[in-house]
Order: sequence, then structure tokens, then C-alpha cells
Amino acid sequence: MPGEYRLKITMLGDGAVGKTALTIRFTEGGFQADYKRTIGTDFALKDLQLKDLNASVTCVVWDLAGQPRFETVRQGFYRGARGGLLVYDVTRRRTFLNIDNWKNECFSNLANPIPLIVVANKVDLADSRVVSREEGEKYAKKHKFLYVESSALTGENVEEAYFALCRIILMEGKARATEANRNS
Ligand code: G3D
Ligand code: MG
Repeated sequence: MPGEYRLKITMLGDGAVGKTALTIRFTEGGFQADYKRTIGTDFALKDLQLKDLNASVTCVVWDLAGQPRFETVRQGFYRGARGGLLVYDVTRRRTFLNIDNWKNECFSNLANPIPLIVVANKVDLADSRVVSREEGEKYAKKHKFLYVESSALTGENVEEAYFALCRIILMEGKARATEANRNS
């Protein structure tokens, strides 16, 4: 596992749940955006160190701008993705109900499932919260995804979400490599 990695991470979720705000929050300081308005996707880069794994990771975070209608855009968005954040807005139940559709769309565009992390965003809006921690955790547990409560506004748990996902991606990669060795 020690080494250098470049991991494509996709931001999944309905409009206005905070995908772009999370991406900017995570990558700020080293923000490099490449706006590809014509195909409807943006990506941002962020280098991070997972010291315990002795790994340097460049996260390539892909964010869909709006809801592109073209299937080819979707395919390009998912192609090569190693993990994703399934984001919803805790103040809007519909966005929570929809993360299952995002998970399905993601998996249907890939040959193999990838690690996803459920991100309950906007927890700073405690007074207007309608989706409880228990509900989010239950969904995550059912699918064996990690669950994180975040706020792109305060920064709470934003880095943690991406770090946790990268760690899972590298650990699963190791498991797969071990498996392959065993089968060879
Ligand atoms: P999207 O990329 O998923 O479509 P955005 O969502 O990142 O554009 O965010 C949509 C709106 O929600 C933005 O407000 C943004 O500032 C706000 N937002 C994102 N994350 C949080 C959060 O954690 N807490 C709060 N309180 N607001 C958040 P505007 O008003 O700019 O449209
Ligand atoms: Mg956006």
C-alpha cells in the first residue's frame, strides 16, 4: 500500500445538497478547478498524506454541474471512479430518499461496485433538520457504507469524509490484491 496514488472520486447527490460547497471546502488552499462547462463536469485536485499507510494520494474530485441530460457525460463522469460521496441535505427528505438512486446509477455505470460514503450535509441547520442521524446510519449500515455528518459551512467533518473514503479505497485495493495473490 505505500506509494503514490491518484484517486478519482465522484460527488453524488441531488442539486443543492452541497456537493460543490464540500468540494471547494476540501480543496481550498490548493484549489485548482478545471471548468468544463460544455460537458457539464468540473473537477478539483487535492493532495493528501495517509501517514499510517505511508501513502500519498492525489484526489481528483469530480462534481457534476447541474443534471446533464446526455448519457455520454454520465459515462465519462463515472469512468475510472474509485469511490464516491453520496451526499444529501438533512433539511430535505427527498434528497435523502434519492441517494439510493444515485448509488444505483453509479453502480450501473461501473463494472464493479466502488466504496461510497454517506454524507449527511448541512448539520449546522439543526433547527430545520428533518432526517435524523439514525435514519442515515441505518441506510449506510444496510449497504456497508461509512456514515458521516458534515457541514460545508462550518467545515465539520469535511476533510474526514474524504480521508476516510481514500483510506477505504486503499484498504479495499489491498484486500483485492491479496485475494488475487491467493487465487493465483
Ligand atoms: P450542489 O453542488 O450539490 O448543487 P451547492 O450544492 O454546493 O451549490 O450548495 C447549495 C446551497 O447550499 C448553497 O447555497 C450552499 O451555500 C448551501 N450549502 C452547502 N453546504 C451547506 C452546509 O453545510 N450548510 C449550509 N447551511 N448551507 C450549505 P446558496 O444560497 O449559495 O445557493
Ligand atoms: Mg454543484
